[in-house]
Amino acid sequence: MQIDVLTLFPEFFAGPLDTSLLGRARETGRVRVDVHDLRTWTSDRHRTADDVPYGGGAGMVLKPEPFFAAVESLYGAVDARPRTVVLTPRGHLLDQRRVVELAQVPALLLLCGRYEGIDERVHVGLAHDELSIGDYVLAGGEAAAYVLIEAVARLLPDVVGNTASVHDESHAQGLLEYPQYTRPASFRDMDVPEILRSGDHARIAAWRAEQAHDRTRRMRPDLYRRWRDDRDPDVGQPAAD
Ligand code: JAH
Repeated sequence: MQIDVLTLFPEFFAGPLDTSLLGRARETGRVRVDVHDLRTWTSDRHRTADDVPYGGGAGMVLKPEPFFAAVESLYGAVDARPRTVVLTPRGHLLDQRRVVELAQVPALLLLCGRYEGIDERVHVGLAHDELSIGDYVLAGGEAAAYVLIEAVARLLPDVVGNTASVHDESHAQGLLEYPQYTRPASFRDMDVPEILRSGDHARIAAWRAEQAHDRTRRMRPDLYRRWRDDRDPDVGQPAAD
């Protein structure tokens, strides 16, 4: 997969992209990530990328021209751009279903805003998706873009970590994961549940399913309802009238 990132802070990505899972995925050629400095596509001598908002208000807004010039220079034409995602607190919430979908495209372009955001013409003219990683405000889209890159890269074929566990984990099945233990069997008065040491794989599977259900219902009632409705669409609240 090819991933291009447009940002005013390319240095943000240097550490995380060279580390661990993504470092190896890039070295082995499973994913290529190219981070581009938006200022490359400014044209005045101060390399200005932002301006005051029309209508007034605090802060600055990123200008549209550098985004469009970058897309045209990287891909030849706006219509030739790959699947383009703006990271923004006003976007759809990113979830594993969306990550799985994005992991199937050959190329992604991620647009990172700063300050008060990006000129609306960029959203309208370039974005296929607007995504948020959670209901909080960051200083810019870079941290959210990194989160998306990591979540997508670990699903790609032959990326280390994309083993059976990927299909088995929290959110993959719509429920939170059951509790995990490793040795020692007893630690500071906390014991590994006897059932996990019993060797009875059917009872272990049943215990894990029960733990996953109970935990999801307690911690994430929103996820629990969705999981239940997805398996049993007929059982539910009667229609309002
Ligand atoms: C903040 C541009 N959902 C996470 C998220 C994503 C982007 C931003 N904030 C939060 C953001 C300022 C400027 C983007």
